[in-house]
Amino acid sequence: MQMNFAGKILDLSRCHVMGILNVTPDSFSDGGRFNRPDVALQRARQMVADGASFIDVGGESTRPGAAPVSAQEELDRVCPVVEVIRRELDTVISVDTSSPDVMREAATLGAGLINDVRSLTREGALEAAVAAELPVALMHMKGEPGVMQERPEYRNLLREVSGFLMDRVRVVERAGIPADRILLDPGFGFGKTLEHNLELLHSLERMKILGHPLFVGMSRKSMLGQITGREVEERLPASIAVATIAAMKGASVIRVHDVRETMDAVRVVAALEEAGQ
Ligand code: 8Y7
Repeated sequence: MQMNFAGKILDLSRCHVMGILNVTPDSFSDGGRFNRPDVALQRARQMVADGASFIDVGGESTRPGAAPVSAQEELDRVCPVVEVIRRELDTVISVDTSSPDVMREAATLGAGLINDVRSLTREGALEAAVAAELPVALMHMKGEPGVMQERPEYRNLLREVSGFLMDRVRVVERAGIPADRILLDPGFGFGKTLEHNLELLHSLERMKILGHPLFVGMSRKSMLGQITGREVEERLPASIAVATIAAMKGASVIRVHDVRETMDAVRVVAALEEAGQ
């Protein structure tokens, strides 16, 4: 199960770690500390050295209640960082964006993956992603970031999430993105209660039958605060626990803040699987 990310080929039958690089002034757990391109590069360099296969560059906060960002503002934040990482590091650059302008520009600058929490539903996003000829990560979200955590309800959670994702796969394939360039993400925390998130993590392995590599992000999220009672800066152990579970259930990409620690967990899971072959 190989995927070509702008020339870098990764074996997604193994589990990879993606390091989060927020270039927003208001990100909830990094506080926008990586805003300047040189500071962002330093952070990215460390995550690559720590074992990240991907660096996910994001210029729009999806935190509930976060101020919307103009396309120009997002371009101004993201592009210089994509450019400098491309020049300096050997890694796959993922762009966390819903904006067609950012997709187009980042692809030109050498990005290797489009990570869109809105699954290419924004006006023009689908066309931009097709033109970019890059793999895409499609994520399930119920509602929009501002309101998504207001009493989300599902009749059959796994069916609804899987159904939504397969509908998006159909649309995206028909528009011209080949099946072998699509990753799927259940969208932990995006319109889900703690119980929903746990049910999805529990059934993650069953989502493999959708036929696409699975992408997950749970690092430091509020579901872990709810379980442990800990503030965001104290959620590393819980984040490693859920990353380990996701790796054991067959996730191909795990998006995290703490690459070094997560890599150790992923290596333990890989060693265990190898021993059982
Ligand atoms: C996810 C994500 C975020 C996720 C994918 C946070 C950008 C919120 N979460 N992308 N982005 N999946 N694909 O707390 O779960 O990191 S932002």
